[in-house]
Amino acid sequence: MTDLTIQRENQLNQLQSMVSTDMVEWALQKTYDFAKLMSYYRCAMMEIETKFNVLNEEFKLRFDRQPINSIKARLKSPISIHQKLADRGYPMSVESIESNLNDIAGIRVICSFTDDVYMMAEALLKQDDITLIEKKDYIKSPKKNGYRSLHLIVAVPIFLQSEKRIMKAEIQLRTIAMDSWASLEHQLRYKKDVVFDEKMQWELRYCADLSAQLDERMDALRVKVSSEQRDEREIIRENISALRGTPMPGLEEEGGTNGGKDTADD
Ligand code: 0O2
Repeated sequence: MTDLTIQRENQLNQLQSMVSTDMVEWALQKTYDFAKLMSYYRCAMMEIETKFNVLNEEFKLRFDRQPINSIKARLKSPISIHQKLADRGYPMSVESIESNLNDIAGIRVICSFTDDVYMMAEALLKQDDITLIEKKDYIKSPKKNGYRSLHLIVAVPIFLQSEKRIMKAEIQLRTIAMDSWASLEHQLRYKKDVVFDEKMQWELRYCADLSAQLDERMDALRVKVSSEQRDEREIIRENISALRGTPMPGLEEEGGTNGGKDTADD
């Protein structure tokens, strides 16, 4: 045995003589309860992430466009959980985490356009197993520093081997421009003990306003592009109708271009 191993064994023996078996069991039980709760939140995140992926896939198929650019999911760290409970004066327990904190499971959905943010939120909230607990629209009413995002606190069921549990999760939906501003601002300032003077605050707000303008211009472009696409589709539809009315050479005897069969317009 090395000196280090002997030293560790001595420390362990000392610790065991100081702590009762009951206390060790209690600590092990609490650790297990915490790990179990965290795994439930992980399941809730997977459920919600899958729901958004399904919506994105459906949209891709129907409209040849993906409204969701990317999805990020994160579980709040034990240190942040401890800090938040302490800051708000809540007890430190597994029960307290579940009843007092809504953002242990966090899903961030980055959309291409502002309309997509609202469309995705609506599509999720329409699902009959999702319950809206709270909604904060920082896009319509940005925070003083310029932060913009749509926040939803929802309850979602998770199905375990022998029980169904309802878990809470926080969903943040935002555009690429909103996300890039928030990530940079978070790095620069959020929760850090840096004092931002007025000029710096003004600068941050100015950048947020620029990013809002960028979104507005891109949204306007999208509307234009999709109306032009609609026009194009109309032209194609008209051409098809015209072709159907004019028998194609060589097919006259078979009863026109479609061989006499009924077909849908599209
Ligand atoms: P973290 O480390 O990102 O998880 P609540 O959580 O609802 O009880 P709060 O703070 O009023 O309390 O909720 P709000 O305003 O909905 O904000 C929740 C989350 O939004 C924050 O989580 C941030 O992730 C994000 N957020 C809010 N304001 C800002 C901001 O000004 N800048 C940036 N970059 N992000 C923001 P946490 O737990 O505070 O932090």
